[in-house]
Amino acid sequence: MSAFIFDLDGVLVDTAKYHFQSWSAVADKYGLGFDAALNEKLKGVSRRRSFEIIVGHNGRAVDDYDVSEILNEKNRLYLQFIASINASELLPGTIDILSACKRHGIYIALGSASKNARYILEQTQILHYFDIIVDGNDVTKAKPDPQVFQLASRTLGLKNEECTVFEDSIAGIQAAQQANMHTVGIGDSNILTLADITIPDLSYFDFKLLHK
Ligand code: B16
Ligand code: MG
Repeated sequence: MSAFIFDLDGVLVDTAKYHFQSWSAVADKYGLGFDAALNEKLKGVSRRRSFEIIVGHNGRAVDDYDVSEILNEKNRLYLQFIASINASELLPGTIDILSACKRHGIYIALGSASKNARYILEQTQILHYFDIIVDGNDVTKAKPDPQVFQLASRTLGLKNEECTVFEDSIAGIQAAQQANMHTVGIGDSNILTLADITIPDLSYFDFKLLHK
């Protein structure tokens, strides 16, 4: 057996824009500068680490803030944004590759930093495809630590080398490689230089790519 382990945001669903809008509102409220370039640095990064990056970028100290309250505030806003998402927000190729996995007898796993992953899979109507879900609620160490992917392979009873990870963030590719898994970068090959192969989105995926 083998498994495909999918990251969520930026691979299956484009939720980055909602993270951006929520962080923008929070940053405004607390007088912190925040823009699209900084948002790029938050992709694949945990909620807490995202706040640390924003604060650090502004030359401020995390200790000056009630971090737990701010993280809750950000998440309340984010949940409002994603309350109305549906299958139309799935990224290109998502349904095709999940269906192909089922046909080929390949396990389907989620390996996401998000604590809202299960809810997003439900809202976009793809939860039923997944054999297992490992998300931000299950791990203590964030990507680039390999914990999220190792937990997925262990739960499936597979060797790490039997797993292929689909990731849009550099930290996620590093995490998968530390776990000795195959990697498919989703996005720009000039950015995801470490990935075994990189494709613009899942609609470009072909099983032949894995055997090159
Ligand atoms: P939450 P992924 C990540 O999802 C996002 O890319 C990242 O921007 C976000 O901070 C993180 O989830 C945590 O999300 O606040 O919902 O727990 O790319 O790992 O699927
Ligand atoms: Mg991602």
